[in-house]
Amino acid sequence: MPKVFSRPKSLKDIPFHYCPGCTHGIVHRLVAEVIDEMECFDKAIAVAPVGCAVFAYDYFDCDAFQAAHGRAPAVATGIKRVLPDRLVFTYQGDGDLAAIGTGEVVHAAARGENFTVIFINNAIYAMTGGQMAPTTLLGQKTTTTPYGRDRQVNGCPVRMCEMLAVLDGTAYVARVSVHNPANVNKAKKAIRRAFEVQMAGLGFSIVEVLSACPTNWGLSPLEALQWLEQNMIPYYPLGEFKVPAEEGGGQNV
Ligand SMILES: Cc1ncc(C[n+]2csc(CCOP(=O)(O)OP(=O)(O)O)c2C)c(N)n1
Ligand code: SF4
Repeated sequence: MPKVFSRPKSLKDIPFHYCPGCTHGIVHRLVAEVIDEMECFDKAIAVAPVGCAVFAYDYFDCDAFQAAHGRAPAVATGIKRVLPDRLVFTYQGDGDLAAIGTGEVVHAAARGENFTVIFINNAIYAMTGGQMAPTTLLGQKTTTTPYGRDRQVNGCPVRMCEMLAVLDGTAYVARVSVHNPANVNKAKKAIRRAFEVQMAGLGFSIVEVLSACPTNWGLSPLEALQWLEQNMIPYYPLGEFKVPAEEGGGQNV
């Protein structure tokens, strides 16, 4: 029988600590598959976040660095400047990237630092028990917004891709989702494109991945994927917001 699937070489053969139905595992696999396919196994350097993916360095079978909360883009900047031929990527949640690390990511993008950010948007601070994140939707209940996020009190959710795409330093900006197989495939294409943009030396690239947190959303894994599709995608539209100029502008993925 032909073999149709196997563990990517760039992913260690150990079980994830993630909750059942968590999409962090899917995204890890996609990143590892792309590293394998681009034959960057010996070149990849991951920068792990603070958050549920804090142990990412235990899963990716490549060199890795653990950054303080939000500081992954600053750490990646240093690594990539010293080792410009490496494939450097950060892997960050929305609390990490869009709250405590806002300054780091905005300025790394504005400087056009030549690394890739994999941005996991699950609309919540997951690891610490489900507090409101900058990406929490209006009306969404969290432990710190028990009656739902209120625009007057809590402000509006931040669309990071739209914000970063207008900066001159960004080369590739895309938002994808992993709520069904077709979108998982599109997510992989976007991650590959971001890595290719980096390896071509074109500048800062980011792929935002709409992700599910069944545990803190209080939903079953299946319900969480449906909630993501029905509630997150209308506010966070999928697509490529910026591609390198020579590729002729944005298009939907
Ligand atoms: C400076 C600092 N402040 C707060 C924390 C506590 N902390 C650890 S993980 C986390 C939330 C991470 O949420 P997110 O980045 O959205 O990742 P997720 O857990 O959702 O994957 C926080 C606030 C910390 N470790 N360091
Ligand atoms: S708490 Fe949420 S984001 Fe964290 S591992 Fe569990 S399901 Fe995933």
